[in-house]
Amino acid sequence: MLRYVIFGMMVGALLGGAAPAVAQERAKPQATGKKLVVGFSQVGAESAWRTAETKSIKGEAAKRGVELKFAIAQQRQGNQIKAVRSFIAQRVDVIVIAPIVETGWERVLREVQRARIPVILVDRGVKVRDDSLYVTLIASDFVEEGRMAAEWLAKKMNGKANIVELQGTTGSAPAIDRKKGFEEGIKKHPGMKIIKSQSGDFTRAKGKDVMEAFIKSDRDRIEAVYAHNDDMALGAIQALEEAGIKPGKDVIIISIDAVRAAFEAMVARKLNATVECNPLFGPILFDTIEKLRAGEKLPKYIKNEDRLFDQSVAAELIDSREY
Ligand code: GYE
Repeated sequence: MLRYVIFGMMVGALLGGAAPAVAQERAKPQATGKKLVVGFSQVGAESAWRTAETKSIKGEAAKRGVELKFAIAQQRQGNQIKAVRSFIAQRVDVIVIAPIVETGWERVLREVQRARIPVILVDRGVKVRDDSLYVTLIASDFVEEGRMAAEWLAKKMNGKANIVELQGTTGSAPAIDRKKGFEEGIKKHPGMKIIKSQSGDFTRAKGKDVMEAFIKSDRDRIEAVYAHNDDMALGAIQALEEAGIKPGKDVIIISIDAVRAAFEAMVARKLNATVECNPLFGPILFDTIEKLRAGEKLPKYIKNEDRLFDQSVAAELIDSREY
């Protein structure tokens, strides 16, 4: 994440800050009296986090009288690119994308820029050489989430554990950065080792499949699970139980998202901890669109703040969780 911000700052510094501002200015939607039309290309419905994000954005659009054109990509970038092109053809005012993977966006974003439609990225970032291709990214810092998970786990395991890692969707910003942050976090503890690591594509079913394979090959060595999201951790919990291993006790489990089902699993003492990643983008997204329409200059990155929850607070907080 930080590297894009730094890249943007470097480009900005070289050009005296002019380039992104001009591109943004040109792309500003007209603040006329007519109903605002926003196209939103969503990743899919792979996790509870994702459905909470969809609900938040749809709900906020309805509340503000915005017409939302919603396209769901079933975790395939090709579908997202098609959706974006159809938003251009429909001449929407703003295009919002939650990009499945980081790369492969230059061409279609260039088409959007040529059509003078501003792009706002939500939840996942992209890797582009020219950061004037989007106005801003609203997202969590996934590297920091991975680091938080590593630090909690190192403390819990007294600096020594054989860990299996369930990665998110290959090539996605959260999978890349959560891995990176976690590896950084365990580096200070030579006894903390990732013995197996594989993608479970952020779904419960694939998380379970991958965990079953890990149990088959390394049953007696596995001491901890680090899952890039709660759904995969919940799948892993099922796999462990079916193999007669006690999740949360025989094997310590930490994941990311902090969805309601994760709180339930913590209350049941099967999941040990989860790092929050807030999916409630609706209010901040439409506030940002309003600022853009008002001609305000926006930062390139708007950060969502996250916290960590473990079993010690789960029962007390579960009823106050919004997703
Ligand atoms: O953690 C996971 C989802 O992009 C931050 O995608 C998001 C991730 C989230 O499927 O559950």
